[in-house]
Amino acid sequence: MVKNILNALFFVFVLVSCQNKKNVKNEKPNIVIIYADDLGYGDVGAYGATELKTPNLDKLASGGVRFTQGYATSSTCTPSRYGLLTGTYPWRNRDAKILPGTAPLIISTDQLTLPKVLKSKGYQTAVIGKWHLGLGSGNVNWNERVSPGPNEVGFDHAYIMAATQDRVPTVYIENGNVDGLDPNDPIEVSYSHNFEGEPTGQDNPELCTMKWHHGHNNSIVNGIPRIGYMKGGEAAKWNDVEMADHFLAKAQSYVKDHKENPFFLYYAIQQPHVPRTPNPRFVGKSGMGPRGDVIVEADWVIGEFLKTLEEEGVLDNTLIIFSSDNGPVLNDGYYDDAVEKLGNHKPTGGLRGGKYSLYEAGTRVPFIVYWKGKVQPLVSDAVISQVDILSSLAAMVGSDEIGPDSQNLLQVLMGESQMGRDELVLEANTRTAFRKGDWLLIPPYEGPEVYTDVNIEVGNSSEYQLFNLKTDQEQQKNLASEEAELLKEMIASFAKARGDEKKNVEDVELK
Ligand code: NG6
Ligand code: CA
Repeated sequence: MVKNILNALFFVFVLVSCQNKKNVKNEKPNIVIIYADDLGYGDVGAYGATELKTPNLDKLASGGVRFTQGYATSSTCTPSRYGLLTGTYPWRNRDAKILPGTAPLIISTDQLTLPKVLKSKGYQTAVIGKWHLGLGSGNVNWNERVSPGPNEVGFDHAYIMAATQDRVPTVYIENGNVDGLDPNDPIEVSYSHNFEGEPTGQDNPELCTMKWHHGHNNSIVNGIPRIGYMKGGEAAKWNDVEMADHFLAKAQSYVKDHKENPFFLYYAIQQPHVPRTPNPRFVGKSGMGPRGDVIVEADWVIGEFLKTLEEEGVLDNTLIIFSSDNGPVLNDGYYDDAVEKLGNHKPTGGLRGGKYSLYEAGTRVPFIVYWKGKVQPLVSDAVISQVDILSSLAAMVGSDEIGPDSQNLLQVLMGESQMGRDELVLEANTRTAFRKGDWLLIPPYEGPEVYTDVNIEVGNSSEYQLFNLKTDQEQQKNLASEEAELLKEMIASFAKARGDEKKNVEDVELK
């Protein structure tokens, strides 16, 4: 009798604990953000690329929500990453612009961040890949632990490159320490002067296996001339052609080691930013030269990573968001055939502009949400920005934190609603533009209409520009004079959206 009661109690206990576990599973899925660098709206099969094959991304897109109007907060890297991780528009922070490898951390350690929100709800948090948000507080000694950095703004674990693949220091940093550093060969880094006896791209072209086109003529590492000067740290220097495999292996072991409890992994892959250095396995695979080859490589990496999630039994309990930090650029400073071998491929997907631009191709990027068995396949035309990810994911994990500019669009993110943003401020090199409904306003800006080095129209004009994105996605028809009333309303709404009541308003200069 007693035994029967005990058995029954045990049965109930098992049942309840299984249910609890299941509940926990559904409420707290693992979260992975895979973030590409300079991948254009049209660089993915699911977004219309036909010449370039991206089967793994296409699988995510066809099995999840594919946003046709998903935006990065800026058309360059640092500000976009700032917006993604802080839920704050980058133009509120005057330091949120393309940073040198020696720049101090631009996220304040007491600022709200996405990893902090998730950590407060029990998540383990990690960043693997490109950082580019600054490290330390000025005058970093790379031979000691570098701090503050990702660990001080919410990431339990960080395995990063400091800035970009084309900037020194060309070493990996694990939780603040340069990976593989030989203390007898200390690292020195400067963005103002070279070190005695060190060759440069400018003076020693014979040592370069990749030729620079503009910029990129300082220290030479692995035959590639970079931005900035560096001496020492020989054993710690990364191998460019193995970078994709290296970050992948780190991401895979992170999943294996942390799968027992909910984790958040911000996996910031380096492709297809310059210098484009496909692993030899991918050379020639796209027929488009290195830019196409590293996109094929990136797609493969994502496929391998998904396999790991599946093999480790966590794929159906992992929410995956894929996007890019800004739009595409072909020649971004090296001769690498990106222009010459492009053929019929359209990295912008027909949008105007590109990286550095206030036109759509600068900030409208591939944006995919995938959660096997949970998120239903959908092509969503809702307007959503990466700045909204913080508040939306906070809501998902039961936190009521709201980022300063971040809207809770959880239902939109999950494909349950298409009521996206009505208004959005876009940014390019500290200039801003304003979207409201289907309309896009670019105020007059001085400066060149085209950045000639990269051959991209950046949006500067002496006139107001007003486009209807519904009828004129290519932004060919400026309706500013035709729609004079609307123009006035848009200018007023834009001024309001830039916000008098928001903090750091003294940093904001509205043109
Ligand atoms: C520019 C670099 C470009 C790229 C960019 C940052 C030159 C001439 N150009 O200054 O090559 O590194 O900065 O790109 O140096 S981002 O995607 O990280 O914003
Ligand atoms: Ca970028």
